[in-house]
Amino acid sequence: MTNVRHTRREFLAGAGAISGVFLGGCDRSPGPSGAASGTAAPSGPADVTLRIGTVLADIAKEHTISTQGYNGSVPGPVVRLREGVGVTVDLFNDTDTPELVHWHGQIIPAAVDGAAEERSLAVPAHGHLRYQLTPQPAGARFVHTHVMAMSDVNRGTYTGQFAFVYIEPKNNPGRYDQEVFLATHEFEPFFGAEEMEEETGSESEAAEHKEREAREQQGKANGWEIGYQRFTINGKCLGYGEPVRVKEGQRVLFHILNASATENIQLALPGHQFQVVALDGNPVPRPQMVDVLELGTAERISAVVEMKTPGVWILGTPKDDDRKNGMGIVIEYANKTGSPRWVKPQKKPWDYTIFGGPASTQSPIQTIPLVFGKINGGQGGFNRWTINGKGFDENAAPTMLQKGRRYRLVLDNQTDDAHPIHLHRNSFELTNVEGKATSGILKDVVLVKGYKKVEVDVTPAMDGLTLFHCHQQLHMDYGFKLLFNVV
Ligand SMILES: [Cu+2]
Repeated sequence: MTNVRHTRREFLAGAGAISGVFLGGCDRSPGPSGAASGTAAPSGPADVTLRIGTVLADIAKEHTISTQGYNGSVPGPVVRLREGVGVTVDLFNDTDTPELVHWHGQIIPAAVDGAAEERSLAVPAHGHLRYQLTPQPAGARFVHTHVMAMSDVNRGTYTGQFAFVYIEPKNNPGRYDQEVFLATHEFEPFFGAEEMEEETGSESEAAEHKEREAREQQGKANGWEIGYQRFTINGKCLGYGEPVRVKEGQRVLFHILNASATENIQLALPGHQFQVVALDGNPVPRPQMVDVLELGTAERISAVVEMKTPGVWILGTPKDDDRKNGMGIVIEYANKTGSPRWVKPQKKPWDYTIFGGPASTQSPIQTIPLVFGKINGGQGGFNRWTINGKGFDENAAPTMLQKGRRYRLVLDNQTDDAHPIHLHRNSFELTNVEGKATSGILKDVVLVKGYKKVEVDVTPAMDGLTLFHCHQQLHMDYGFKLLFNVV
């Protein structure tokens, strides 16, 4: 509750400081200043309306859950925007607690980004908030709640408060016959004493050994981990929702979002390959074919699948238990019937660099090491997370960055967990992944595996407070955050 009150205070303080947001004009001219510019208060209906409230979601046969969502559905409806064309946004909050609506992956002012640490505007409980923003950059983005959940797994990203945002590019997005949005999410979370199953990509024995040693030194066991009873794509367990209907010869463009609170996932479609064309909505230098997609929490992949193996198939996770509990969706060719088929894909590690260009030749003005650490919470406790030895401190001065200058962030994971690392209000360029130099891959989340190192370059595009954090809700809530201030 402390965090909620904090949010509210920021809301009141923020309202005076950036009243331009409330008074934003009807001016729809493109430009990054759209949100804070304008004169007359826009009246009439907004371009985008999100109403936050309780949703009764039928996620499986005779299985209805109560959660919170946008506009009465889980996920919320796809929000389609146009790059550079300003919109008026109406947020209504029908719940009893203030909410933060975060426009993930967009380069927009801190006031409307939707993070308490950035002093963004919050939507009061049973209240309304109107502002303007100018969507950018083009591609697959999303919108989700940014409140802290701490030990309450009925809040934050554990709920159904998420929706795809697709920002139409100014230019032709590519050749395809059908566009399909798929968002994964788990429901009915519970606390477990240990990791429920192997973490994607941290399975090396050396890492496990290191972790055990660290625990022994600390004399403390690992703290709570989260498990789930139900797994969904577009709010439905496998076999319950409508299948994706395709025709032989079609090129289907899938936009896939991992909208999980805590899980990193893999997805495969037997008999087919994914041609990955964009990561986190940004076109990659070298589109490549892969059999299995991997997405850390909050990552997006846009991939074209050529439908050339007629039948009824399962697009799902290779983890058998999770798939049986719902993580999948049926892909059905026209005139084909029968039980959907699943074939286990071959194991092959995900490698971002296959989509990238040659080593970056650009030099940063400064290299900033960010070492991730873990303090085991012990049995029945919560692990604490640190960056350069410190957990997040809201009273600490933010780390200063200069707008338009290039910085290299060295993401050095000294823990056995894989962390989906997110930077708000910017895209960063991968320059080195686990020792492999690369360029041209622009992202806003990167999965840094256990005891691995990833380097990313960022040139802050806009001034203001900019939050950096692990997108795993439990990690973020327990210290895994850092605040930048761009001037
Ligand atoms: Cu993490």
